Amino acid sequence: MSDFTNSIEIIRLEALAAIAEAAEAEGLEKIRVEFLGAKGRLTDLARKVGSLPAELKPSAGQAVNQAKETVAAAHRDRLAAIAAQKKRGELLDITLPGRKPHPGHRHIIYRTMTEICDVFAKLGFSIVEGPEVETDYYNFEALNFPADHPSRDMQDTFFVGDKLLLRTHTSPVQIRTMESTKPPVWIVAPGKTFRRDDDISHSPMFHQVEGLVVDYGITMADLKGILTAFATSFFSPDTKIRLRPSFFPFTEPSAEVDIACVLCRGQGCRLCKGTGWLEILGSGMVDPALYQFVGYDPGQVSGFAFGMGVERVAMLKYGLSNIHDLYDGDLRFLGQF
Ligand code: 2U9
Repeated sequence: MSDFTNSIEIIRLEALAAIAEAAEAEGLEKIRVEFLGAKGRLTDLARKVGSLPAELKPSAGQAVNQAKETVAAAHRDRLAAIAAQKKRGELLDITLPGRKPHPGHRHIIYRTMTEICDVFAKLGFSIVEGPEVETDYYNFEALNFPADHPSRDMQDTFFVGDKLLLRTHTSPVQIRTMESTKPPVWIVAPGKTFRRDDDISHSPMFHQVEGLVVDYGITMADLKGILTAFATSFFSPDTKIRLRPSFFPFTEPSAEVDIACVLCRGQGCRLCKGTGWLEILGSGMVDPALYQFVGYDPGQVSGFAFGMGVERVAMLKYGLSNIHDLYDGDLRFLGQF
């Protein structure tokens, strides 16, 4: 290779390297002028071909022309690539505000159920779960429901087979726990329950938290103490409670538990229908008849139980009027909690 063609090759490589590194059209234009312009380095070499010895002219001329074409093609491609990159960049307007992420959160019913359980967990209760499809035995019979009790009727309970049903309360969990463990028992059973009921304050599927204490020497004072601790911890520290006589097949005596109205604090308002009190749960001393089903000795142990509807408690706590708002899945509603 002659010195002349050697210089062509060096300049060609310099030009290609400069073109590859160019990031903007302006820089690329400067490179074009430097190598291919009227006074450019390759143009200059092409001009010098005329003064070379005659035998070198053809090959030198061909080499310069090829180098000029290669550099011009590289320049063209790089210019097109830079233009395409710029166009892509214009599609992304980095001055626009960012899109707000919408992270989900646990449903208000699930959170309320967890809050209720947390209060009892701190009081020494264990949390127990059980099946949602139950037998007549665990849902009714072992809980002392008489054969002709209205809730055993098709009108009130979802039956899924012969003596197989969707549990109407979480009480079967307590029966199952007593069957498999010896006293003392301090448990809460949270979960889904099902009843054929549907209006502004009832839904065919709802949630309960029930509690059961069976131990040595348990009295109604323990029931009142634990439920006062729950009400003051869950609602507010100055919450007053009262017990009203009631009836359940599985407790004797039984009591409805009211709290002083969260809205008017006992003065009487629309929420408490002028009474000053709101019913939040049912409770009672476990009927000793139940102990025979699970092999406990009623002469040795005694206990109390309670049950509350999670939806009802959540509606009171958050001032909601329609239970179905909780299930419609409207994120504008659910996002408030
Ligand atoms: C066993 C023994 C006793 C659970 C109890 C209630 C009172 C009660 C209702 C509240 C509103 C159901 O969701 S609700 O309609 N529950 O009033 N539940 S005592 O008693 C038991 C449970 C299990 C072995």
